[in-house]
Amino acid sequence: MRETLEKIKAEALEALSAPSANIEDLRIKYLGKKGELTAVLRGMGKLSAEERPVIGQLANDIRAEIEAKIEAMTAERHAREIEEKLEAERLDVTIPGYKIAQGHFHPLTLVQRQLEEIFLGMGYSIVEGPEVELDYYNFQALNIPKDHPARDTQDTFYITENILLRSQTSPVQARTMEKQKPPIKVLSPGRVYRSDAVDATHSPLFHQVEGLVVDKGITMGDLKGTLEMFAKTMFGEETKIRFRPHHFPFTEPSAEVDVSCFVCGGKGCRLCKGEGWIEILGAGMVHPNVLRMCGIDPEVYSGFAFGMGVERIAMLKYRIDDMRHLYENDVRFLNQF
Ligand code: 2NM
Repeated sequence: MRETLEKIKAEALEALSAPSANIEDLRIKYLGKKGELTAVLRGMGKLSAEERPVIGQLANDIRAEIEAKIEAMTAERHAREIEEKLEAERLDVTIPGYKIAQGHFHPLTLVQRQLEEIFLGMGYSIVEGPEVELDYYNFQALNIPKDHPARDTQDTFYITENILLRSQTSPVQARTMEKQKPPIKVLSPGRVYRSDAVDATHSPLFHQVEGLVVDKGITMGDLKGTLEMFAKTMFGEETKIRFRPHHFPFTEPSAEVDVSCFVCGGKGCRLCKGEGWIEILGAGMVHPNVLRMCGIDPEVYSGFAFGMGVERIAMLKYRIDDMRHLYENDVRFLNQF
Protein backbone atom coordinates (compact mmCIF):
# COMPACT_ATOMS: atom_id res chain seq x y z
CA MET A 1 0.00 0.00 0.00
CA ARG A 2 2.88 2.30 0.78
CA GLU A 3 4.23 1.79 -2.72
CA THR A 4 0.82 2.55 -4.23
CA LEU A 5 0.69 5.81 -2.28
CA GLU A 6 4.24 6.78 -3.28
CA LYS A 7 3.39 6.00 -6.88
CA ILE A 8 0.27 8.19 -6.77
CA LYS A 9 2.33 10.96 -5.23
CA ALA A 10 5.06 10.77 -7.85
CA GLU A 11 2.56 10.60 -10.68
CA ALA A 12 0.45 13.43 -9.34
CA LEU A 13 3.39 15.75 -8.75
CA GLU A 14 4.80 15.05 -12.17
CA ALA A 15 1.45 15.52 -13.93
CA LEU A 16 0.90 18.80 -12.10
CA SER A 17 4.34 20.05 -13.16
CA ALA A 18 3.50 19.93 -16.86
CA PRO A 19 2.92 23.46 -18.18
CA SER A 20 -0.18 22.31 -20.07
CA ALA A 21 -1.67 20.45 -17.11
CA ASN A 22 -5.38 20.86 -16.44
CA ILE A 23 -5.08 21.45 -12.73
CA GLU A 24 -8.76 21.01 -11.90
CA ASP A 25 -8.97 17.68 -13.75
CA LEU A 26 -5.89 16.46 -11.92
CA ARG A 27 -7.27 17.56 -8.55
CA ILE A 28 -10.41 15.48 -9.23
CA LYS A 29 -8.35 12.56 -10.50
CA TYR A 30 -6.11 12.35 -7.42
CA LEU A 31 -7.96 14.01 -4.56
CA GLY A 32 -11.63 13.82 -5.60
CA LYS A 33 -14.25 11.62 -3.88
CA LYS A 34 -13.75 9.01 -6.60
CA GLY A 35 -10.07 9.83 -6.91
CA GLU A 36 -7.06 7.54 -6.59
CA LEU A 37 -6.03 8.62 -3.10
CA THR A 38 -9.55 8.17 -1.75
CA ALA A 39 -9.66 4.68 -3.30
CA VAL A 40 -6.51 3.73 -1.40
CA LEU A 41 -7.84 5.08 1.88
CA ARG A 42 -11.01 3.05 1.41
CA GLY A 43 -8.85 -0.10 1.46
CA MET A 44 -7.31 0.78 4.85
CA GLY A 45 -9.76 -1.48 6.67
CA LYS A 46 -7.68 -4.46 5.54
CA LEU A 47 -4.58 -3.14 7.27
CA SER A 48 -3.37 -4.22 10.68
CA ALA A 49 -3.84 -1.98 13.72
CA GLU A 50 -0.11 -1.06 13.71
CA GLU A 51 0.03 -0.27 10.02
CA ARG A 52 -3.19 1.76 9.88
CA PRO A 53 -1.99 4.97 11.60
CA VAL A 54 1.30 4.90 9.71
CA ILE A 55 -0.34 4.52 6.32
CA GLY A 56 -3.06 6.99 7.37
CA GLN A 57 -0.41 9.54 8.26
CA LEU A 58 1.42 8.91 5.00
CA ALA A 59 -1.81 9.29 3.00
CA ASN A 60 -2.58 12.58 4.74
CA ASP A 61 0.95 13.86 4.13
CA ILE A 62 0.68 12.97 0.46
CA ARG A 63 -2.72 14.66 0.20
CA ALA A 64 -1.25 17.77 1.80
CA GLU A 65 1.72 17.67 -0.56
CA ILE A 66 -0.49 17.36 -3.65
CA GLU A 67 -2.74 20.14 -2.37
CA ALA A 68 0.28 22.36 -1.82
CA LYS A 69 1.51 21.59 -5.31
CA ILE A 70 -1.92 22.43 -6.76
CA GLU A 71 -1.94 25.70 -4.86
CA ALA A 72 1.57 26.58 -6.01
CA MET A 73 0.80 25.75 -9.63
CA THR A 74 -2.44 27.75 -9.55
CA ALA A 75 -0.67 30.76 -8.06
CA GLU A 76 2.14 30.47 -10.61
CA ARG A 77 -0.35 30.31 -13.47
CA HIS A 78 -2.27 33.29 -12.15
CA ALA A 79 0.93 35.30 -11.85
CA ARG A 80 1.92 34.34 -15.40
CA GLU A 81 -1.49 35.42 -16.73
CA ILE A 82 -1.15 38.82 -15.07
CA GLU A 83 2.35 39.17 -16.44
CA GLU A 84 1.20 38.32 -19.98
CA LYS A 85 -1.72 40.70 -19.71
CA LEU A 86 0.50 43.53 -18.53
CA GLU A 87 2.90 42.82 -21.37
CA ALA A 88 0.14 42.69 -24.00
CA GLU A 89 -1.62 45.81 -22.74
CA ARG A 90 1.49 47.83 -22.14
CA LEU A 91 0.76 51.59 -22.30
CA ASP A 92 3.16 54.02 -23.89
CA VAL A 93 2.32 57.20 -22.05
CA THR A 94 4.73 59.13 -24.26
CA ILE A 95 2.68 58.62 -27.47
CA PRO A 96 1.37 62.00 -28.67
CA GLY A 97 -2.41 62.42 -28.13
CA TYR A 98 -5.07 62.68 -30.81
CA LYS A 99 -6.24 66.23 -31.32
CA ILE A 100 -10.04 66.40 -31.03
CA ALA A 101 -11.34 68.87 -33.59
CA GLN A 102 -13.19 71.65 -31.81
CA GLY A 103 -16.10 73.38 -33.48
CA HIS A 104 -16.97 77.04 -33.24
CA PHE A 105 -19.73 79.44 -34.19
CA HIS A 106 -20.33 80.55 -37.76
CA PRO A 107 -19.27 84.17 -38.44
CA LEU A 108 -22.92 85.14 -39.02
CA THR A 109 -23.85 83.72 -35.62
CA LEU A 110 -20.94 85.57 -34.00
CA VAL A 111 -22.05 88.87 -35.50
CA GLN A 112 -25.73 88.33 -34.74
CA ARG A 113 -24.88 87.50 -31.12
CA GLN A 114 -22.71 90.59 -30.83
CA LEU A 115 -25.54 92.77 -32.18
CA GLU A 116 -27.91 91.14 -29.69
CA GLU A 117 -25.47 91.74 -26.81
CA ILE A 118 -25.14 95.43 -27.63
CA PHE A 119 -28.89 96.04 -27.68
CA LEU A 120 -29.61 93.75 -24.71
CA GLY A 121 -27.15 96.00 -22.89
CA MET A 122 -29.35 98.98 -23.78
CA GLY A 123 -32.42 97.26 -22.32
CA TYR A 124 -33.95 95.76 -25.47
CA SER A 125 -35.77 92.41 -25.47
CA ILE A 126 -35.26 89.92 -28.28
CA VAL A 127 -38.43 88.92 -30.14
CA GLU A 128 -38.93 86.30 -32.83
CA GLY A 129 -41.69 85.52 -35.29
CA PRO A 130 -42.61 83.28 -38.22
CA GLU A 131 -40.48 83.14 -41.37
CA VAL A 132 -43.58 82.01 -43.28
CA GLU A 133 -45.63 85.15 -42.81
CA LEU A 134 -48.90 86.74 -43.84
CA ASP A 135 -48.78 89.35 -46.58
CA TYR A 136 -50.65 91.52 -44.07
CA TYR A 137 -47.80 91.68 -41.51
CA ASN A 138 -44.95 91.71 -44.03
CA PHE A 139 -46.43 94.53 -46.15
CA GLN A 140 -49.89 95.92 -45.42
CA ALA A 141 -49.41 96.63 -41.71
CA LEU A 142 -46.11 98.31 -42.63
CA ASN A 143 -47.81 100.84 -44.91
CA ILE A 144 -47.07 98.87 -48.08
CA PRO A 145 -50.49 98.11 -49.66
CA LYS A 146 -50.96 95.57 -52.47
CA ASP A 147 -50.16 97.97 -55.31
CA HIS A 148 -47.23 99.80 -53.66
CA PRO A 149 -44.03 100.14 -55.77
CA ALA A 150 -41.88 99.20 -52.72
CA ARG A 151 -43.09 95.63 -53.25
CA ASP A 152 -40.81 95.43 -56.30
CA THR A 153 -37.63 96.09 -54.31
CA GLN A 154 -38.71 93.54 -51.67
CA ASP A 155 -39.99 90.85 -54.02
CA THR A 156 -40.10 87.57 -52.13
CA PHE A 157 -41.40 84.00 -52.41
CA TYR A 158 -45.14 83.44 -52.24
CA ILE A 159 -46.74 80.33 -50.77
CA THR A 160 -50.23 81.58 -51.67
CA GLU A 161 -51.47 85.04 -52.60
CA ASN A 162 -51.59 85.99 -48.91
CA ILE A 163 -48.80 83.85 -47.43
CA LEU A 164 -45.14 84.48 -48.19
CA LEU A 165 -41.57 84.14 -46.87
CA ARG A 166 -40.95 87.35 -44.92
CA SER A 167 -38.75 89.86 -46.77
CA GLN A 168 -37.75 91.66 -43.56
CA THR A 169 -38.12 91.06 -39.82
CA SER A 170 -40.41 94.10 -39.43
CA PRO A 171 -43.54 91.87 -39.40
CA VAL A 172 -42.28 90.62 -36.01
CA GLN A 173 -42.38 94.23 -34.82
CA ALA A 174 -45.85 94.82 -36.26
CA ARG A 175 -46.99 91.72 -34.33
CA THR A 176 -45.26 93.01 -31.19
CA MET A 177 -46.99 96.41 -31.43
CA GLU A 178 -50.34 94.68 -31.92
CA LYS A 179 -49.87 92.52 -28.80
CA GLN A 180 -47.97 94.81 -26.47
CA LYS A 181 -48.69 98.30 -25.16
CA PRO A 182 -45.86 100.88 -25.14
CA PRO A 183 -43.22 101.26 -23.84
CA ILE A 184 -41.83 98.85 -26.45
CA LYS A 185 -38.11 98.24 -26.90
CA VAL A 186 -37.41 95.17 -29.00
CA LEU A 187 -34.81 93.67 -31.30
CA SER A 188 -35.83 91.14 -33.94
CA PRO A 189 -33.03 89.09 -35.48
CA GLY A 190 -33.65 86.38 -38.03
CA ARG A 191 -33.76 84.97 -41.54
CA VAL A 192 -35.40 86.93 -44.33
CA TYR A 193 -36.01 86.14 -48.00
CA ARG A 194 -35.90 88.05 -51.26
CA SER A 195 -36.31 86.92 -54.85
CA ASP A 196 -32.73 87.93 -55.68
CA ALA A 197 -30.15 86.14 -57.84
CA VAL A 198 -27.00 85.05 -56.00
CA ASP A 199 -23.95 87.28 -56.46
CA ALA A 200 -21.16 88.73 -54.31
CA THR A 201 -23.59 90.92 -52.35
CA HIS A 202 -26.99 89.21 -52.75
CA SER A 203 -28.60 86.00 -51.60
CA PRO A 204 -32.26 84.86 -51.65
CA LEU A 205 -31.87 84.07 -47.93
CA PHE A 206 -30.06 86.45 -45.62
CA HIS A 207 -30.27 87.75 -42.05
CA GLN A 208 -31.50 90.95 -40.56
CA VAL A 209 -31.55 92.57 -37.18
CA GLU A 210 -34.20 95.21 -36.71
CA GLY A 211 -34.88 97.38 -33.69
CA LEU A 212 -38.04 99.17 -32.56
CA VAL A 213 -38.67 101.62 -29.74
CA VAL A 214 -42.13 103.07 -29.08
CA ASP A 215 -43.09 105.28 -26.15
CA LYS A 216 -44.37 108.76 -25.34
CA GLY A 217 -42.02 111.46 -26.58
CA ILE A 218 -39.56 109.34 -28.60
CA THR A 219 -37.66 111.56 -31.06
CA MET A 220 -35.13 111.42 -33.85
CA GLY A 221 -32.59 112.47 -31.18
CA ASP A 222 -33.20 109.16 -29.36
CA LEU A 223 -32.63 107.31 -32.63
CA LYS A 224 -29.35 109.14 -33.30
CA GLY A 225 -28.08 108.61 -29.75
CA THR A 226 -28.96 104.92 -29.90
CA LEU A 227 -27.27 104.36 -33.25
CA GLU A 228 -24.19 106.35 -32.23
CA MET A 229 -23.85 104.19 -29.11
CA PHE A 230 -24.28 101.09 -31.25
CA ALA A 231 -21.70 102.22 -33.86
CA LYS A 232 -19.08 103.03 -31.24
CA THR A 233 -19.54 99.68 -29.51
CA MET A 234 -19.49 97.72 -32.78
CA PHE A 235 -16.80 99.55 -34.75
CA GLY A 236 -14.73 101.41 -32.13
CA GLU A 237 -14.99 104.43 -29.80
CA GLU A 238 -13.74 106.89 -32.44
CA THR A 239 -16.54 105.97 -34.90
CA LYS A 240 -18.85 108.76 -36.10
CA ILE A 241 -22.27 108.34 -37.69
CA ARG A 242 -24.02 110.25 -40.48
CA PHE A 243 -27.69 110.32 -41.50
CA ARG A 244 -28.61 110.76 -45.20
CA PRO A 245 -32.26 111.40 -46.10
CA HIS A 246 -33.97 108.39 -47.65
CA HIS A 247 -37.42 106.90 -48.15
CA PHE A 248 -38.95 103.85 -46.53
CA PRO A 249 -42.74 103.34 -46.61
CA PHE A 250 -42.83 102.36 -42.91
CA THR A 251 -40.88 105.30 -41.50
CA GLU A 252 -41.17 109.08 -41.86
CA PRO A 253 -38.75 110.73 -41.88
CA SER A 254 -36.34 108.00 -42.99
CA ALA A 255 -32.59 107.89 -43.30
CA GLU A 256 -29.74 105.75 -44.45
CA VAL A 257 -27.03 105.66 -41.83
CA ASP A 258 -23.28 105.59 -42.47
CA VAL A 259 -20.39 105.02 -40.07
CA SER A 260 -17.00 106.70 -40.51
CA CYS A 261 -14.68 104.15 -42.13
CA PHE A 262 -13.14 102.05 -39.38
CA VAL A 263 -10.15 101.22 -41.59
CA CYS A 264 -8.96 104.70 -42.66
CA GLY A 265 -10.85 106.73 -40.05
CA GLY A 266 -12.54 108.80 -42.77
CA LYS A 267 -9.60 109.73 -45.01
CA GLY A 268 -10.74 107.41 -47.80
CA CYS A 269 -9.44 103.93 -48.58
CA ARG A 270 -10.28 100.80 -50.53
CA LEU A 271 -12.89 99.52 -48.05
CA CYS A 272 -14.92 102.77 -48.13
CA LYS A 273 -14.12 103.29 -51.82
CA GLY A 274 -12.53 106.66 -51.07
CA GLU A 275 -15.72 107.93 -49.40
CA GLY A 276 -14.60 107.88 -45.78
CA TRP A 277 -18.08 106.57 -44.90
CA ILE A 278 -19.68 103.14 -45.02
CA GLU A 279 -23.44 102.54 -45.18
CA ILE A 280 -24.54 100.10 -42.48
CA LEU A 281 -28.26 100.49 -41.87
CA GLY A 282 -31.62 102.11 -42.57
CA ALA A 283 -33.74 103.85 -39.95
CA GLY A 284 -36.47 106.35 -39.28
CA MET A 285 -39.42 107.42 -37.16
CA VAL A 286 -42.20 104.85 -37.32
CA HIS A 287 -44.88 106.07 -39.76
CA PRO A 288 -48.14 107.14 -38.04
CA ASN A 289 -50.05 104.82 -40.38
CA VAL A 290 -47.99 101.85 -39.08
CA LEU A 291 -48.59 102.77 -35.45
CA ARG A 292 -52.32 103.21 -36.12
CA MET A 293 -52.67 99.91 -38.00
CA CYS A 294 -50.95 98.12 -35.11
CA GLY A 295 -53.35 99.62 -32.58
CA ILE A 296 -51.11 102.39 -31.19
CA ASP A 297 -52.37 105.99 -31.16
CA PRO A 298 -49.83 108.15 -33.07
CA GLU A 299 -51.20 111.24 -31.31
CA VAL A 300 -49.99 109.80 -27.99
CA TYR A 301 -47.00 107.70 -28.93
CA SER A 302 -44.06 107.94 -31.30
CA GLY A 303 -41.24 105.57 -32.09
CA PHE A 304 -38.13 104.88 -34.09
CA ALA A 305 -37.05 101.80 -35.97
CA PHE A 306 -33.90 100.64 -37.71
CA GLY A 307 -32.78 97.63 -39.68
CA MET A 308 -29.50 96.18 -40.81
CA GLY A 309 -28.21 93.17 -42.71
CA VAL A 310 -26.14 90.75 -40.63
CA GLU A 311 -24.21 89.56 -43.71
CA ARG A 312 -23.22 93.10 -44.60
CA ILE A 313 -21.96 93.82 -41.06
CA ALA A 314 -20.06 90.51 -41.00
CA MET A 315 -18.51 91.20 -44.40
CA LEU A 316 -17.33 94.65 -43.27
CA LYS A 317 -16.08 93.45 -39.91
CA TYR A 318 -14.16 90.48 -41.25
CA ARG A 319 -13.32 91.99 -44.69
CA ILE A 320 -15.15 89.24 -46.57
CA ASP A 321 -15.29 90.16 -50.25
CA ASP A 322 -17.99 87.75 -51.39
CA MET A 323 -21.22 86.88 -49.56
CA ARG A 324 -21.19 83.35 -51.01
CA HIS A 325 -18.32 82.42 -48.69
CA LEU A 326 -20.80 82.71 -45.82
CA TYR A 327 -23.02 79.95 -47.20
CA GLU A 328 -20.65 77.48 -48.82
CA ASN A 329 -19.41 75.96 -45.55
CA ASP A 330 -15.85 75.54 -46.77
CA VAL A 331 -13.94 74.83 -43.57
CA ARG A 332 -10.86 76.59 -44.95
CA PHE A 333 -12.99 79.73 -44.84
CA LEU A 334 -14.89 78.99 -41.62
CA ASN A 335 -11.77 78.09 -39.63
CA GLN A 336 -10.58 81.68 -39.90
CA PHE A 337 -13.16 82.91 -37.38
C1 2NM B 1 -35.41 99.28 -41.81
C2 2NM B 1 -35.25 100.62 -42.03
C3 2NM B 1 -36.16 101.50 -41.45
C4 2NM B 1 -38.37 99.17 -39.58
C5 2NM B 1 -39.61 99.71 -39.42
C6 2NM B 1 -40.26 98.87 -38.57
C7 2NM B 1 -41.63 99.00 -38.06
F1 2NM B 1 -42.15 97.78 -37.87
F2 2NM B 1 -41.62 99.60 -36.91
F3 2NM B 1 -42.36 99.67 -38.89
N1 2NM B 1 -39.43 97.88 -38.27
N2 2NM B 1 -38.25 98.07 -38.89
C8 2NM B 1 -37.28 99.68 -40.41
C9 2NM B 1 -37.16 101.03 -40.64
C10 2NM B 1 -36.40 98.81 -40.99
O1 2NM B 1 -34.58 98.33 -42.35
C11 2NM B 1 -33.63 98.70 -43.28
